[in-house]
Amino acid sequence: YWDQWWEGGKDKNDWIGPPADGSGNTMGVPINNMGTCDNGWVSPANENRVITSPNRPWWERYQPISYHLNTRSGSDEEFKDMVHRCNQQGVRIYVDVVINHMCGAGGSGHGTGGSYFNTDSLEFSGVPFGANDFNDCGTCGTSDCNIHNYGDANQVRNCRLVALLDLKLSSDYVRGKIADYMNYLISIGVAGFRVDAAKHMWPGDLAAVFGRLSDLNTAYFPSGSRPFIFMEVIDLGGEAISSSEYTHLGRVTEFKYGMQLGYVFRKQNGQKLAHLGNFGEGWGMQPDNNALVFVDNHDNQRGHGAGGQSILTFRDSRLYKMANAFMLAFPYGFVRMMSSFYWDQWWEGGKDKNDWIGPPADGSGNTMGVPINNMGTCDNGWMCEHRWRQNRNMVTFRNVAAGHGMYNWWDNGNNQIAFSRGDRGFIAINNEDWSALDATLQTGLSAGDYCDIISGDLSNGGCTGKTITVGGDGRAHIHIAGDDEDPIIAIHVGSKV
Ligand code: LM2
Ligand code: CA
Repeated sequence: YWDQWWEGGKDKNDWIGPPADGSGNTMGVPINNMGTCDNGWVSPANENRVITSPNRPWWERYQPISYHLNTRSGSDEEFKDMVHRCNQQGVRIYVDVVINHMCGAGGSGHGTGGSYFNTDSLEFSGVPFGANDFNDCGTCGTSDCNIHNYGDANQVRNCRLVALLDLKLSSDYVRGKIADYMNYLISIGVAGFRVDAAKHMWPGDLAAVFGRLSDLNTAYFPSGSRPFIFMEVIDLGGEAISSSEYTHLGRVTEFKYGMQLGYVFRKQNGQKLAHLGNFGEGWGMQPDNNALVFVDNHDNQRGHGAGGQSILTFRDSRLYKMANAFMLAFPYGFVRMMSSFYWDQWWEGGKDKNDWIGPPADGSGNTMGVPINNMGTCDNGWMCEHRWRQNRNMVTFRNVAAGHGMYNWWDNGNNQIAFSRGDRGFIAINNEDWSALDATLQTGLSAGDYCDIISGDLSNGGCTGKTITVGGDGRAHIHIAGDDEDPIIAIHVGSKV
């Protein structure tokens, strides 16, 4: 930013350089806590199998070897240090806990932390787990111990998911080891958990494990605080197990959300933005208070998991920003935003053969750091969607609008919509191919000039993007061209110029 100084139709300050210290050296770019996400969901933190074929895929993190915190992302000390530093900045950490299974069947070796394992004798010396700690083929009921029929709840929960050795969560010893691991994470300051493959565990077993969890660490949280838990249950309907079996235990992922939003913004399946007025429960999704929603996740952004081809990702950046803006503005569910790394796709026969590629890594396979450039976004292959101005500013919108319902819905019957969040925020989206959105709309906001947080930022009292003027009657003239780079306008009480 620089202050302009207009004289005779020319800005006499057009020479001003970047923020500098007294010696003229360019200063660093501090990220304030309004500008970034509140919280981070991190990859599984525990020791995993080292997979070399393919070479160090991202999914090796879903093959636990022990509960020691030692992975390609770093050591126990480094993890603890990260959690501490994040907590100091008000950034909470939620750990992805993989507790349904250990690694895949076949072979033996040492994990990322050096612990020995043998998948034939079912020995995991770093825990330790042995043969008694796994579901046997008898309990499961299929000849190869693997899940084949999603119409059979017993199979889904007692057999092996893609050949991953299935833990016997009915065992008190197994529950104890898992609870110890989660309690260790709580003791170092994590705020909660994403529970991997929850559909593959009995709700009663999960209840027993969660019942053993400690309150959060009082160095960072008020005493008596409980861990925030969200469980991964893929329920698109038509299977034996439904998400509602888990909602008494915590939030549950809503996979219909990103799939349907993909259809709407891509205009497939006869969908259009005008249909979004009752998005969520009105579309057969879980109740607002139970749903954990997202446009994409680490699985379905690369064709794993659920949602298929409709899922929007950073590769469709214009539609992706629109879908995220809608999600963050619309009062349904607990929202999560993806933050990714880039990989080159290799399409063959309708499938990306590179869907296994792991994060940017050094020669030893260790995950590399995430450099922040002076735009505030990331380099070296890290996408950092959460730092894109449009996404980041919409997180602030959501926080500002929290607790206020949706009002003043407007649509053109097709792909232009607008609505307000009480008297706190207003958004308009134009997903028509050619036609402009040009209308005078009720914003619900008090009179004044507001900075559109999509095209710019409110900075030093000025707006670096479009300014929207709301009149005394709450109405504003909104113009969004059909070919706008980001055909969205969003304003809120915190963006008043
Ligand atoms: C999940 N949720 O329930 C994760 O979100 C998902 O990323 C995990 O699968 C899955 N559950 C198990 O934790 C990923 C990945 C799989 C991969 C597994 C285990 O989507 O492709 O399976 O992690 O690393 C891989 C191979 C598979 C093989 C299996 C066992 O792709 O072909 O099965 O390992 O060796 C024979
Ligand atoms: Ca299981």
